[in-house]
Amino acid sequence: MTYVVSDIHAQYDLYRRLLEYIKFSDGDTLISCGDIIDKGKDSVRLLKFIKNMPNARCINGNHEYTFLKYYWGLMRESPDNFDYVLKKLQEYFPDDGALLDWDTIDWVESLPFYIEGKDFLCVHAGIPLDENGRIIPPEKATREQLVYDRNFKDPHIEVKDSKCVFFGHTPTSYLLPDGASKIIAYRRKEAQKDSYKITDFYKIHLDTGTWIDGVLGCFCIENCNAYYVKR
Ligand SMILES: [Mn+2]
Repeated sequence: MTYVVSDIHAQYDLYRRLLEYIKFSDGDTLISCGDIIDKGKDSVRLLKFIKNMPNARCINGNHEYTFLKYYWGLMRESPDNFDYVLKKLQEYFPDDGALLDWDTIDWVESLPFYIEGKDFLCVHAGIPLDENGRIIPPEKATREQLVYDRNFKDPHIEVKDSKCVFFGHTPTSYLLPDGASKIIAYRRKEAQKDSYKITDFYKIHLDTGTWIDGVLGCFCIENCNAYYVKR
């Protein structure tokens, strides 16, 4: 199975519980749509764990991008002083920064800003649509559009493309009238009523506000089920 998750925000224990809950195994794949770090206490621990999972794939969110911009700034200021740069980067994570090493920094720097499959596209915040409501080719989008997009989450934004777009960035509880922390799957009008395949949906909003409400959810592409664990 292929699962998609977003905005784990350093909630290492919850993430491990989610893997257990879905019985995540070697044959499965888990895609993370960014914002693995910050807000919680286990940023580096979580980065290193995901980095070492052979069947995990990740993209950068705005929090990783901000970290990378800080790193690049330090390298410009002190290009020869690697010990100093590493020390400053370790201080960036007040709780578990001591665990940070160059392998992990290089790994974050190597992450893409989108992942595209046959029927889906994973981004952090959103992707611009053209005048016909079709997603622009992701390689033409800027990193800023992909990690900071403000409009894509709005319920009236409908993707007319055949691909389903996975995204996070804004807690869904801000949008839902009952303030619930749950994944929002937007169904195509033309989809058959009892059909559950990924092309029946045009976008899936994944950010369950884990760091606020302690709920972490993921969505399975093959059966279109959402799975949740709670702190
Ligand atoms: Mn974000």
